[in-house]
Amino acid sequence: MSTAVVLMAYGSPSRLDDIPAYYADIRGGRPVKQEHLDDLVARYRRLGIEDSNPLNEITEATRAALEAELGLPVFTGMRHWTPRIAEAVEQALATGADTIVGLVLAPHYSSLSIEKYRAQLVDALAGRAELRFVERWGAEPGFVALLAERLVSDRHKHVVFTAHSLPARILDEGDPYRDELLETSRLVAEAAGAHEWTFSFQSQSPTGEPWLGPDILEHLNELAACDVRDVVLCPVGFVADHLEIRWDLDVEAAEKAQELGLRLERIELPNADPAFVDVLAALVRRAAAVPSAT
Ligand code: FEC
Repeated sequence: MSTAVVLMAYGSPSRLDDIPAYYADIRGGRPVKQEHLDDLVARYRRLGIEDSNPLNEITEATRAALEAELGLPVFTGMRHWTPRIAEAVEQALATGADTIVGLVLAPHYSSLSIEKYRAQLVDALAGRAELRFVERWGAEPGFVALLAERLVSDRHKHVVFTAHSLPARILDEGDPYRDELLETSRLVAEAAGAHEWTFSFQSQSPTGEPWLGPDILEHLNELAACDVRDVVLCPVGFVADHLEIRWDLDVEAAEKAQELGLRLERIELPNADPAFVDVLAALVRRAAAVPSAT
């Protein structure tokens, strides 16, 4: 058996000029309003992303470290940008691999998230190798321990766990996304000995339908109204410093907190930390060893 890994991420534009095409890809053919596009460009510009994007460097560092740790070829495939998942599959097959492990850099399953990555991977693979796909890993002990370690010194503050929101209709469809997020939050809170914690969604997109709440800005209002003064944010649904962290939390939520007189901190994201790479390596090894592992 010869194995290669396709490591998948959401994808981020490489430069400002890429944003119209990137946003169009996210919208999947549905129209993009000019005001939303302008707003997105302004957010990336405010973060200093003009000709290069640090997120893509973090993903590459993670890929390289995982490859070194596993001693197996690892290729990055992006859901909404380049290199595409299909390109990563071709590179993986070109190594002669007859088994592909698919791993997404997002811990929680949703039909609107992990399932979309899987669909691109399965289409590109077209049955040319056996696929071992990791469906979820939000309760992985190493991941929980890593987040807990970053939280432990702030355990006396009010902890708000966060993750990307999704359209609220997923709950009617029985999607496990919210339950899985709450489970990770509970495990991390327990492991860190957090005294009080809540969960909030973030980063909802202007698609014209209701999204899961509460949104972080609204939630900070609620906490301030309950006389909470010290808040630490612990994102559980993201693993790297991308727009949703650096803008939605570090700029928008920070401004809101200041307005409300709250002290707001956040934990460092795992990024390419060797301890996080070890977690990813354990997931790949398990999937590669057991055909039905998910
Ligand atoms: O460049 C960067 O740093 C941005 C990275 C980025 C990540 C990310 C993660 C998730 N998203 C999820 C769901 C949705 C749904 C829509 C949606 C829209 C956007 C837009 C941008 C964007 N997302 Fe994202 N997301 C990132 C970026 N996301 C940009 C469009 C503009 C905007 O909303 O401001 C709505 C699609 C539609 O229009 O129909 C749904 C989920 C995750 C976490 C899991 C994962 O990483 O895959 C879920 C990173």
